[in-house]
Amino acid sequence: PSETGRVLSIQSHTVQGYVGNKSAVFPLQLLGYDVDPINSVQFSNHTGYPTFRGQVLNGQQLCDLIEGLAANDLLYYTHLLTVCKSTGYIGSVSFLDTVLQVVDKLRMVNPGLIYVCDPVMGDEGKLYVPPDLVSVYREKVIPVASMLTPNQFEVELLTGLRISSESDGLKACNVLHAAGPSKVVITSLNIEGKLLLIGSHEKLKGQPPHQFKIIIPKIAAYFTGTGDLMTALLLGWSNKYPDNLEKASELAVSSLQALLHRTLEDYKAVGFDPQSSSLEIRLIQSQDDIRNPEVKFKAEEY
Ligand code: ATP
Ligand code: PLP
Ligand code: PXL
Repeated sequence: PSETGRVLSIQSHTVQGYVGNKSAVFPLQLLGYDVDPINSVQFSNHTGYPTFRGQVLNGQQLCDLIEGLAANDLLYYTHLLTVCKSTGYIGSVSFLDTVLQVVDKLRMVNPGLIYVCDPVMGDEGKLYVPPDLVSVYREKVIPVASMLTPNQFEVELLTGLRISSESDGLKACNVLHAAGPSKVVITSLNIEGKLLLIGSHEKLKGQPPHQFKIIIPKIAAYFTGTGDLMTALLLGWSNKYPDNLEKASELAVSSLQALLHRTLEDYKAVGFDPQSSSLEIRLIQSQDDIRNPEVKFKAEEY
């Protein structure tokens, strides 16, 4: 494995529980990265609870933080990670526009900056951001991203293609490569009742990508924060194995699945019905699975 780096991570913060930066910073630190979090929101808890309170960072405030770093020559990063859940807020388009300015500024300092983007827009056919955001992702963000980690619905929004088979998923990855990112991981696809991840690495621009899948047994429970954790793990491992997205994905999936099983067992142990509500992931308790995952989920090449 090659050495690690410095990550600027722009995501949500919740006081309680593990989503956004709360589920990404600790794992990246465990994998040896220096991580500088910018909190795009600070909420009491995630938005799946009956209520939440807190503050939202706007584009101007993001700009201000970046200017502070720039004024002290502190804008050297190897990676930018953004998972911007500006869930339905007015101003999320201007926030994303500011993120694009941040990409430019970081690339001026380090032209080799890797930008890992989870284009959060919705799930299971439901859009939970303003519709204008879709075209900003499509036209401005995708072209500058190095690695993209959408889910099935997000791939459909970005490419305009319906994904109802594995080959549709592979074709969509090709479309995304042509638009920018050399690495694409569709983190969850429901195909004929089966859950799978599809990875695609275009090693040479314009050449056919290396493509693979990992079949994931579906756990009968609903978790929050897993998408954010998955993207962090994919960044972490794909930087250690830059030419082997397959191995990086096996490691990320294996860590995550071990954590989900631990979460489920812990809830069951206290007599909680895991299907009654969304479960908070047991992140801290799973640190050994993050540092040293046992690879139980193998990729299959196409
Ligand atoms: P995004 O962050 O773009 O919304 P996503 O919708 O794929 O991504 P999740 O649905 O949270 O995010 O899934 C992230 C990862 O966690 C996927 O690899 C998925 O397979 C795994 N995962 C989530 N829930 C379960 C579950 N109930 N059983 C098995 N794996 C799960
Ligand atoms: N539903 C809503 C309204 C959300 O805001 C989110 C995350 O912000 C989710 C679901 C779940 O996100 P994920 O796909 O990362 O689990
Ligand atoms: O990972 C999901 C997420 C991120 N950020 C905030 C959330 C949620 C899920 O509900 O509420 C603020």
